[in-house]
Parts: sequence; C-alpha cells; structure tokens
Amino acid sequence: MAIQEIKVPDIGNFDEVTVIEILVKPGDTVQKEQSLVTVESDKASMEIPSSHAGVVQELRVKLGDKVHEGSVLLTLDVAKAQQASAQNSEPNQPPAQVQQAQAAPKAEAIEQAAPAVAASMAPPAPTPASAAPAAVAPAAASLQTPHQPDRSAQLVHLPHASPAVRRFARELGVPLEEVQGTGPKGRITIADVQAFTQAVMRGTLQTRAAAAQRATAAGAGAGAPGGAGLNLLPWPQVDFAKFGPIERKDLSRIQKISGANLHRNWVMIPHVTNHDDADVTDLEALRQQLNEEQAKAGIKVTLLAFMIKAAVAALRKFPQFNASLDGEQLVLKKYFHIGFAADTPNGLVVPVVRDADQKGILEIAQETAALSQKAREGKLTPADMTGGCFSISSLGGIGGRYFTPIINAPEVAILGVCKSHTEPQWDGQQFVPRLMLPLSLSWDHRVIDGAAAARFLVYFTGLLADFRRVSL
Ligand code: CAO
Repeated sequence: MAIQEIKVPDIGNFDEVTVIEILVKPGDTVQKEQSLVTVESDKASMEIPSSHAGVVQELRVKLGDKVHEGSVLLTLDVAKAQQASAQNSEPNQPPAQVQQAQAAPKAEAIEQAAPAVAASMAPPAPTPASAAPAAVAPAAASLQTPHQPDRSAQLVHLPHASPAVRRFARELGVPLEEVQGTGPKGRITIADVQAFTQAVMRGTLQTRAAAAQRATAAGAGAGAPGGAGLNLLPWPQVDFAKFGPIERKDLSRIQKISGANLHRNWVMIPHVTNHDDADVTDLEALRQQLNEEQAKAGIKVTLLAFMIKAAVAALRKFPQFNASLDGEQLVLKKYFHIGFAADTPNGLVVPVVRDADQKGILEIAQETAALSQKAREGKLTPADMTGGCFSISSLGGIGGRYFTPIINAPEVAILGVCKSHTEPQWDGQQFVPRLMLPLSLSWDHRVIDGAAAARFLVYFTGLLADFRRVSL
C-alpha cells in the first residue's frame, strides 16, 4: 500500500474556502485530475482535482470545513491504481463495448475536472441596485434569489446535480432547487438549467423569488413596473434538418462556462466602446530591432507586451479604470495585473500577467508566450486566471479592423486590438505612410464617463506612438 495525501493546491487569491461538496468516498477509484471536492469562497467556487490516481482511503474533510492551500483533503492508495492499470493492460480484457460502458462514468468525471476554470473563478459581476440599466436589470435579477439561503441548509440539501451543472446554474443565478431534473434518478442536467432559464425569460415560469417580489410589489400597490422583464419573443425552435444536412456538437466545457460569464457581463454591464488608431510605426521598428537582438535568446516580442506595459501606465494615470464596483463603492486597486484573452482549441480563456508594472518588456513577452502555451494545452491553473485588473483582447495576429470586446467582470474596461496596417497620414504638410493599429476600448458606463474613456484612449495611443513616454 502506498499512501498519498492529496492537498489543496494554490487557489489563487483565496486564503480560506469552504468545502461545499465532496465528490468521492472511501473505496472510490479516482483518476488524476478528477474532481474530489468543490470549494467555495464568498464570491466563487471551484473543483479541486486529484494530483494522483488511486483508491480513496480516508476522507480528511467534511461538508462545511474551511480549508486553505496545503490542507489535506483525503488519502489515496496510489499502489492500487497502479495495480488496476497494470491489470487493465493485461490480455483477457472484456469486449470493447463492455469496456466503453465501464469507462463512461470516469470519462464524465474527468471532463468535469478539466483544469481550465477561467470563468468559474471569476467573481460574479457586482450588481449595484442603483445604476443598472432599467431595460435589462430586472430580467437578470428575476433569476436571482434575493435572500442568501441559510448556509447550513444549503450544505445539507444540495440538489441532485453534478458540480459542473451546479456551477453553471450559479453563474446564471438559477435556483437549482426549483429546477426539474430530467437526467437519471432525477439528476439535473445543463439542458434542464437552460430550459429553466428560457422558460423564465419567456415568462412561462417565474422563480419563487420573482413571484415573491411581484406579490410584494402588488401588495404595495406598485402594479407591474413598466421596465420589468424583457418581454422577449420565445427563442426560435427550428428543425434545421428540414433544410439540409446538419451535425450536432456539444459545446466544450470552457465554452459553456465562458459563454455564461460573457452573457451575464454583456447583459448586466452598460458597455460603451470607443475606437481609435495608434501610430505604431516607430514602435514596430523598435519591436523588430528587439527581436533581432533577442533571436539568440529565443525571446519573441509581439505588440502585446508593449500594450500590457502601456496599459499599466494608462491605468496609473486613470485609476478609475483599475477598479471594480462593489455595491455602491468603487474598489481602486493599487496593483497592476493585466489579463489577455487567449484563443485555445477548447475556447476562450484569460490568463493574467501579475504585477506587470514591475516587469520589463522582455519578461512580459516571455510570460505571455508561456501563459499562451499553457492555455492552449489546457494547463492554466485558477491562480493563472484570477486577480486581473484590466484585459486586452488582441486579434492582431488574425486581422480585422475594430470590434466591441465584452468587459471581463468585475473589471471595468477591456481593450480590443486588431491588425496594424499601413495607411496615409497627414503630417501637416503631406500624406506619409504610417503603420496604424486599430484599438477598441469597451468601458463600464456605471464607473467611467465618455470623456474619461476618450482621454484614456488618447493617452494610450500617445504612449504607443512614442513609447518613451511610458516611463514618464
Ligand atoms: N498587428 C499586426 N500583427 C500582429 C498584431 C497586430 N496588432 N499582433 C500580433 N501580430 C503578429 C505577431 O507579431 C506575430 O507575427 P510574426 O509571427 O510574424 O512575428 C503574429 O501576428 C502572431 O502573433 P500571436 O497572436 O501568436 O501573438 P500575440 O502575442 O500577438 O498574441 C495571443 C497572443 C494569446 C493574444 C493570441 O495568440 C490570441 O490567442 N489571440 C486571440 C484572442 C481572442 O480570441 N480574442 C477575442 C476575444 S472576444 O471573443
């Protein structure tokens, strides 16, 4: 017997989290990366994967326990897993169909435990009561439970759903206890949560919380408020196969999670996007020179590193961009962690370069390259993706002119970047060819005014046009 203690890994900025679900029991065989427990801070939740394969010997935590990095969750007999895998590789294996049937539950668990939890660790967007846009806030709010449920009751009476479904519901603000499960043994599936949301949006169903709110409003003689509910048409139900051949494909886990986060952010944050072009002719010459110098060291500098550095300078000058809304307060950050959107085969993730103010261009370039690689391999940890202050979404390596990036809550602004191109610019006497970089800045109008956004973008483009100013 070889016993291995499985401990809580680095969980980012969370000092202490609460165990809200235990997903295994003594005697269970677990795979490496399989989820063992779900933990929750006051703002986010995540699953803790196993660092080893093995058979669970002893649970060292129970529901409601507080744990931190290094806390022992359970012990595993890793030798048993090795024996099992050795046996599996021996002849006399069962026929293929039987093997598949046996492997199915494991595969599901591993899928749930995929390491990138970009969006699930992003704290939910704060929803201040005062400034939310009237047209959308009530619909979104109708999915929320107004009162924090009794915590001990929540821990004991968990609805029958997998952690992934539970998290998906939490992100949409869906009260799981009101959702009818259609899976095996009444298990609630992602589709059930989606159906619940659609029914609420269509108005054919209302949550108990919304019903209670309406009853209160009616009792107070308020009547139906004009702005309540989006009152949208039902989502079109189309039999696509009627029109031609089709194929159905499940969304990836990251797509489901990031989709729910993007949807929430897009609906709940009043976005405005400003566009401008930066003259990066001189910066591009500097970048190429640096790349020639650094070729031997294997360091490649792209515009992204310069933009991260320029973003730090702009955030310093305009601190309301380095902020988050918390109820009726603005949290102004004194640190500079810059996220960048990375396109991966499984979907969009946003790794974060920490303390970018304390790093040089070469160090940032190396770090973004390493984080991008990790992202594409699905190896980012929650710590790699949390704590961002401001994000950059660069489509510059692909093309296009401008787009309207969605703010990565609880941040209040994001910069979209497209491909630079040479075009004639008037220098006061004549047109000269200059390399221009299209930029799009989306900002949260609850926190930032149009004039401040324009100043931010003018300042930012000025930095890229004359990068020496970054150090001023
Ligand atoms: N203009 C012109 N060329 C650019 C450029 C720009 N703005 N930005 C990058 N390039 C060039 C690079 O210099 C590089 O060229 P060479 O190979 O000739 O040197 C090439 O484009 C590829 O760059 P890259 O994309 O690999 O590197 P990056 O540091 O610029 O970006 C990353 C890294 C992770 C941001 C990027 O790979 C990525 O995933 N972008 C997509 C982000 C995304 O999906 N955003 C949308 C979010 S909303 O859905």
